[in-house]
Amino acid sequence: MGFSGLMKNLQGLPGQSLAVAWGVDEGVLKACSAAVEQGLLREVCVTGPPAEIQALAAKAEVDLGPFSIVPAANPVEGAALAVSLAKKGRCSVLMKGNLSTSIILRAVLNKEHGIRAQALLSHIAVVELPGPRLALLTDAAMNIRPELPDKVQILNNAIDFAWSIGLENPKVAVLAAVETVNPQMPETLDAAALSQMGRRGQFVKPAIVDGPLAFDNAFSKEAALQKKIESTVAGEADIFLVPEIVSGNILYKAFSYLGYLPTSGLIYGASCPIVLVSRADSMESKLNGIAVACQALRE
Ligand code: COD
Repeated sequence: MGFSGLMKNLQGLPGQSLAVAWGVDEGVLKACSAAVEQGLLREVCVTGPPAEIQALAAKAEVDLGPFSIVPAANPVEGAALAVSLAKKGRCSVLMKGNLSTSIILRAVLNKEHGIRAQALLSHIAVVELPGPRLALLTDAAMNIRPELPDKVQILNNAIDFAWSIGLENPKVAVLAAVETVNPQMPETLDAAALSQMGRRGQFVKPAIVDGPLAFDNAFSKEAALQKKIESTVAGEADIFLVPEIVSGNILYKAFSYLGYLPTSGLIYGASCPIVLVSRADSMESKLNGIAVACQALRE
């Protein structure tokens, strides 16, 4: 099932309420409006400068009827206000608008006013692979250089999220540059440890974890067979765990810009899902993110 199948599954269910942090962005307004039309959302609250948001909505021919605007003077204030709506339970989904990722993440992590729920929050990118089928890539946008204990939590978040969107018993490929353990490549040691933890059932929910795997073997069964790698994950990975943010971010953007694959993303581990896509991403990508967040809330 791809994004459109997921959207179909959500038809007829009660719509969610969404708050956008600094929604001064045509694509975000259009995506929210489309989500309202499709019944995914019942209300949208946008923080930012009202006149600018109204002008953008008029230009994009977005009906602001189901929208409310909470005035904010700058992105930092816009992020804080949107997070406070989530904290008060006034919205069930949060979304990044036209502001930098670190601004919204700092508001979410704020010790006093933030909305952390799990010990570690992480980014999960959702990619529609040929099939179509949805696969997850983590962490391409939040945790910069995770150590092994952080990777365990990043993987727990992704496994938990996978189950919540219907990817049961997910197959996890722990990516590295090679498929053999090399003491000079620390990410291969982490991958071996995570694989063994998977075999011992040490993750939050059942999952089949294998690594290290280079991307070709993780993505293509033929490539794995060619290299004589026996792996039940090869060619069938539901989750790609990357060693750090740089390789993850490059892979995420390559899926989208080189592979032309539909993508989206969110932050997991806060008190509500946070749709977090790049400002340059398409309106469809933003709408896909809303749909994925709604699906995660459904379970
Ligand atoms: N989960 C839970 N708590 C966290 C996390 C996390 N992932 N990261 C930090 N914290 C906690 C720390 O334990 C500490 O208590 C507090 O938050 C502050 O931690 P710092 O000093 O590391 O926080 P910041 O504000 O300097 O950085 C946090 C960010 C998430 C903003 C930072 O890690 C970051 O910039 N990440 C990359 C975001 C980005 O630019 N992505 C762009 C790709 S699209």
